[in-house]
Amino acid sequence: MCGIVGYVGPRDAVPVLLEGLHRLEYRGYDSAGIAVEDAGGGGVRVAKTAGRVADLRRAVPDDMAGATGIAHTRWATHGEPSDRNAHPHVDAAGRIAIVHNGVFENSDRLRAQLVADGVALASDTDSEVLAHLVARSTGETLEDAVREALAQVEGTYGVIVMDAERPGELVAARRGSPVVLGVGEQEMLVASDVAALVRYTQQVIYLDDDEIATVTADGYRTSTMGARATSTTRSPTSIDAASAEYELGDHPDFMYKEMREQPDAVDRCLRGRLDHRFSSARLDGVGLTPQDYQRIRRVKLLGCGSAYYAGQLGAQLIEELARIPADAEPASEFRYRNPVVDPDTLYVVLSQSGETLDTLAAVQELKRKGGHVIGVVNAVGSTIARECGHGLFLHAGPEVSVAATKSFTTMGVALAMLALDLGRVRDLSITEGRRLVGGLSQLPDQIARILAAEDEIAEIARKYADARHMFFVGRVRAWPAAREGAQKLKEISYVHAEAYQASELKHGPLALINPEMPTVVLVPDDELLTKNTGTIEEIKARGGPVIAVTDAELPAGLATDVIRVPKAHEALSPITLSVPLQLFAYHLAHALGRDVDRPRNLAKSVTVE
Ligand code: HGA
Repeated sequence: MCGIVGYVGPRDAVPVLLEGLHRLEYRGYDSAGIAVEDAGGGGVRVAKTAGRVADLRRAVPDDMAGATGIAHTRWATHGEPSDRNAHPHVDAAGRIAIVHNGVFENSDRLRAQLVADGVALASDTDSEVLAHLVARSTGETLEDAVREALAQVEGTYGVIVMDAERPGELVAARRGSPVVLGVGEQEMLVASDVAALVRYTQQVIYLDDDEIATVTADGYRTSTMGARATSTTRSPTSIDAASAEYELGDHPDFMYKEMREQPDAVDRCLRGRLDHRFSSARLDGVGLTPQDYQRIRRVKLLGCGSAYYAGQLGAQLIEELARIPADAEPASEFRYRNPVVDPDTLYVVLSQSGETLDTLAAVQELKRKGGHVIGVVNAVGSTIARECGHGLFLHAGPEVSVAATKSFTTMGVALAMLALDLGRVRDLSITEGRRLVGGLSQLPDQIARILAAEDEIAEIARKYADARHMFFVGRVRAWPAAREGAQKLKEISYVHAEAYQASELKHGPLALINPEMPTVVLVPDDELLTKNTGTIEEIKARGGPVIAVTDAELPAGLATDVIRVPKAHEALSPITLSVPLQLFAYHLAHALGRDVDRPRNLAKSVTVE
């Protein structure tokens, strides 16, 4: 959350920064702002506004230009979304400008001290204090001043700082929130995400936690934070991301684009990883020997939001295929419950961005207690990927839409391969292994066929656009997909949706069924088929409309509406069943006129607690 970007070099920084913000807008869209060292020698010039990057473009004066600048797109944590709370923040003299991603937890105390010293604060944010602290610092260089100022704050940050009296120089630092340097030809960029850099360079350096960098057009120097600064030697690595991957192209929004990319994303996730000879999976990145696999007594999966539901799906697959006890839990609370970390448990953390702060904290807690942890991550080079050292990359390509789509399906696929691999070194037979390899290989085509049925799904979705509440129900292996379906609908349409295990309905929620309460029932063609048709009958008997999502043949007239998907391997059906739920939520949200890429109050890559 919150996008920060900085530029120093021969170009005019303004268009570079605006373009960078546009690429980072998925990280927050409460407000946007830019500060540049005025080309005309007028010190720091700032333009900022509540709202979107498009609003900022209109707010930037035509004559605003400069070779060095910083910019920000905000997801508010402290202070309402407003012009005055928009970043960049400047000190009282208008000399120092800062942008901040993260939370300064002791900001109340620091603000009170500054006010007591006669400093007039211009915003309600926690971030502003940094501009004043840097300005008041006695450090000789800007880097020293930033170091001194950051030594006084508690909390998390990715920051970029600029000083009108030291033109052509930026200082960036990180603790908990990502910062990446982009190394160009006689120009440097700094950002919270490579999305903002790829147009200008493919050479990047991911700052480590507690690392600080001074950046000029000629290059950079990095060192550790803390009292005793030690220089760090950091060489750029090449990223394999084309600028076009971040473009919308002909698609109406990123969610649509990313849903459509799923057959290719799943194909890439599978590529080179299916072992047809031994009917298993080849997951070199996991870094475990067959002996290590044999020692695993439990698997615990951790993620937040959709990644948590994907983890639940994975736990089910691992228990079913490998017969290893497995469960999933939200990463966000893990560290606070003083978890028992067991040496015979394999911990699997899931994060699309690889920057989810809560998940990162879970990884650190696990490592601190000696747990064996692997990451299932989409963003190569991300903090969680680096912190874990081992795991599986999803290879889904950049996911920009706040609502997860292809990251969820590819997480399901990656975890199915892990379950297969764990199963095949244990008791999963070659016949069952072969059947699963076959089922996985068919997924890209099956997902493409579901996407081809979009019009029918859209029509059903529009029919239910007046619903104020909805249930999503599934049994056992379909339960995580039901949860993800409800989550999708909530986050992009704002329709209240709740997911239940189908058998739980009669223990309470059935009381809410009436003609105004539609229920989406997931009906995989598995051993629980008749139980699920029974659930549909129970809902119908109470007048509730039922949308059945199924790969089975259901009796005609059983459900009010039926969304048919191709028959998948039964263990993989939660993956195929979840795809029409994305389309359902998407079209229902559009019918209600929602901005699906920028859902209210949310942002992607949750880098704050
Ligand atoms: N705390 C700052 C920055 C918020 C942030 O990083 N969000 O992801 C603010 O509220 O402006």
